[in-house]
Amino acid sequence: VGYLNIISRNYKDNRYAVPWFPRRIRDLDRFANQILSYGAELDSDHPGFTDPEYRARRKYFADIAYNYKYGQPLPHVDYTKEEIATWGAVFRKLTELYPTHACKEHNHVFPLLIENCGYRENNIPQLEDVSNFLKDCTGFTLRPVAGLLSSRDFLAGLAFRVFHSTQYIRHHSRPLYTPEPDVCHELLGHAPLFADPAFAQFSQEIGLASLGAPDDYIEKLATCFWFTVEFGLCRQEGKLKAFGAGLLSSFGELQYCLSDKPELREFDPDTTGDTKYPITEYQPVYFVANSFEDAKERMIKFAQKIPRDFGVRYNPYTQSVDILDSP
Ligand code: HBI
Ligand code: FE
Repeated sequence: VGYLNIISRNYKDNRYAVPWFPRRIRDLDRFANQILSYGAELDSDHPGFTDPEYRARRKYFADIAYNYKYGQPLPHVDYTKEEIATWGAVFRKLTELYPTHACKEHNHVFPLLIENCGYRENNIPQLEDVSNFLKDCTGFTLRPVAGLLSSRDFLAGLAFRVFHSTQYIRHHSRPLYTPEPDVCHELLGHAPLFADPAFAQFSQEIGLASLGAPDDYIEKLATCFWFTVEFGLCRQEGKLKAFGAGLLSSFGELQYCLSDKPELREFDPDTTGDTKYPITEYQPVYFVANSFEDAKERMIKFAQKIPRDFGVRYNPYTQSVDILDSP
């Protein structure tokens, strides 16, 4: 195909070029050394900033993710008593709310994770067990990541049904707070819904749309991701429920999001994708999806508007992206 020779990393120098994107699942190994913030470097206002033991631990987690390569077994971690106690505090509080606050898909999958993946108050599940479970359900897998990736890289993983997951845990001094994703956020918030077929498809559509997309569209897609996968609400049997991982992993915001305080709007990628949002406080606005199927259909329609003179299709047999001649 003609475009292959113009896919380049320094696409800004060439107005005809397309930003580089992974074509095979193995290509995701390239992202490991492109993290924006290394998981071991903490800001001065991070709860663990002055705790040398915690910082050493974060370095350990960052290094194992940094060195991970596709196809290797996911690294097993022996969590300390203190880390397990932190997980336990989060687990206990959140599981109180799930029956009333979480969407039905999350409540359907959660008992299966308890049964199959070691989800319980006194155990932090291993990424490998969760990844194998998801693979059985929808083909989604987890990949350890050392820190934050760019939106472009992070979204590209979703095209391959790969979710980049942190493995460290928040600092024990503030069990119900974290300024960044941690294993509680990934495993309690994100993992359950990747076991749902429609949600998995929806997530993959965002990923496929992002491949080779211009920067302004990456921004819109990342914003759609934020207002769905991270902070999405849905209506089920006439009741508002949470499905976003940022909500399902926050005891405070999970209650707040279903109160009468925030403003609610209908999820639609055209408008949702252009909405500004704060990252350090509860969301003033949430978007409500009718269903994961409906959100997926809207995402597919939106993707057709992205200026890109080729199409992409995921080939699950080879775990690679086929490039199509026309959009
Ligand atoms: N990187 N490791 C990691 N985890 C995330 O959740 C994450 C990310 N990079 C960007 C991102 N999330 C989102 O804010 C969107 O930009 C996609
Ligand atoms: Fe997240």
